[in-house]
Parts: sequence; structure tokens; C-alpha cells
Amino acid sequence: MRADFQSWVAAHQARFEEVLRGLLPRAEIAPQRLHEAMRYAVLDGGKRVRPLLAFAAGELAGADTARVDIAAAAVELIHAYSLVHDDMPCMDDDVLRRGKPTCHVQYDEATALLVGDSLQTLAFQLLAEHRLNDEAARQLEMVKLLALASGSRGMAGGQAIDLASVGKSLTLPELEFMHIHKTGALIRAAVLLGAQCGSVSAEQLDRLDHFGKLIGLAFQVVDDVLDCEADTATLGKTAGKDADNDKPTYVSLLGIQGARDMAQRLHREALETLAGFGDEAQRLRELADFIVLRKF
Ligand code: GRG
Repeated sequence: MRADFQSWVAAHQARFEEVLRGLLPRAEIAPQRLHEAMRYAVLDGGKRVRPLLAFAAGELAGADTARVDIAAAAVELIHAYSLVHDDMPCMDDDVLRRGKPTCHVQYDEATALLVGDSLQTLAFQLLAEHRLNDEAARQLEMVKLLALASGSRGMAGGQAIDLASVGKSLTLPELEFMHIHKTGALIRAAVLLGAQCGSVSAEQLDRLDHFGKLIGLAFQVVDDVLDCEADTATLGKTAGKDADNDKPTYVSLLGIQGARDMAQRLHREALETLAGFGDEAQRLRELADFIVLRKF
């Protein structure tokens, strides 16, 4: 019998924590301070939404969990690096992340910079070291996918647009373009990498790609709403930062109710893209619900 969603999430989060613990360099190994800071930035925190999406897509594709663990870890390491760098004084300049002092506050700026660099390269090392798909060409495609999703045509590019847009008013298409890159690209990659650890047709991959794009954008719309509505203790990061920084958001463009409506619409459309799948897509449907209904 299928476990209920909460138990499935809790079991994967706990197991995946141990996977990450094992994959990160041990803090006793030189350079100790850098390794300790890498572990600080990655372990004991975060919802692990991207890994969960990879696990759900992997289940749909009949993938071996040990393979999905590696793909999920690569995505989570890229995500953790982006948070460390985003929190630095040269970017968002924040002091709280995942309920703890940010990496540069706990250590120092140079260490935080190196933590981000090292997490990023470790992600690609994992994809190169472990067998993720029986076909080498498919595995290379996976490496390329993560590189594109993370770099200037993906997350880093979205971040560049975000930094340049402070104090400006963006149109809805411009805001969407920014967020599809900054937040959406990695979420989309998590779904696709999970699926590619198993076996899916090109047509199924296309549908999953569409699902990933919609749910990635929905994630950001909800993030904008939570930034206005939730408190710092619940979020584990400073609430109200977007308005304080005069950043264009879905809330500033559409108002709270408009942003909520948009999240609902994206949620509905994301579920529609899964309509051709059966029970094997149930976890992805449940994660879509979680992403839109979450309170943190
Ligand atoms: C520095 C290259 C570079 C990119 C930074 C992702 C990002 C780009 C910045 C983070 C700033 C931010 C708050 C973005 C909004 C959406 C988002 C990614 C929120 C954090 O993700 P969660 O909620 O975090 O999944 P946890 O801690 O649960 O993993």
C-alpha cells in the first residue's frame, strides 16, 4: 500500500539527509574550516523540495533510488550554493537562512564565497562520478541540463536580472522571464533529472518538462506571497525583504489576491500536464499541492 504523503516526505527527507552527510567532505579533512562551512550550509535545514521532486519523478520513471539520490544531491548542492551567495553582502545581504545565521555571518565572506564555489563543483563531480543512466549519452545530457539550468541562461542569469531590477518596475512578462530563470530553472531540472535516472519516453519527458516549468513558477509566486504574509520565524529567513529592497514581485504587480489567483492557475495547469499519467504520477501531484499550499 502507498504511504501517505507526509510519511513519504518525512522518510525521503530523513534518508536524503544521510545521503548528503555521506557525500559532503568530512569536516575533519583539510581544509577543515571550508568543509565544516559546506556542511553547515547544506545539512540540517531546508524543505528539500527539489530533491523531493526528483524522487517523485524518479518513481514515475521506475528509477533506481540510489541513482536519483545522486541527481537530487547535485541539484540540492547547487541550490544551497545559490542561497549562500545570494545571502552575501554583495547580493541580498541577509543574516538569517533556514533558521540559522547565514554562512558569511557564521564564518566570513571569503569562506562563504568558497563554500558556494565548492558546492557547485561538487554537484558536477557527483554527476561525473556516479552512474545515473545506462546510456552514457543520456547521462551527458543530464550534466548539460544541470549546467544550463544553473548558469547564465538559467539560475545565475535570473539572479543577474533580479539584481538589475531593484527599484524598477517590470512588466508581467519581464517578471515571469526573471523567475522562470532564477527559481524555475532548477526546479524544472530537478524533475527532469529524477525522470532521466529511469526510463521515460520523449513525449513523457516533454510533459514533465512542462510540469516542471509551471510548478517552478508557481513556487516563486507563492514565495512572493509568503514574503509578504508569513513571519520571519515561520520562514526561517527574513520576511518582507522584497518590499524592503524595492524589488518587483508578483504581489507588487498583481496584489496579494492576484498573486494567489495566479498560483492557483499555475497549479491547475501543472496538474493538467500530468493528466496523461496514472497513479505513478501521484507523488508529483501531491508535491504540486504542497508547493502551492505551503505556509513556509
Ligand atoms: C547566487 C547564482 C545565484 C543565484 C541565487 C535562488 C536564488 C538565486 C536566490 C535565493 C533568493 C530567493 C529567496 C529566491 C526565491 C525562491 C527561492 C529559491 C527560495 C528558497 O528556496 P526554498 O524555499 O528554500 O526551497 P529551502 O531553505 O527550503 O531549501
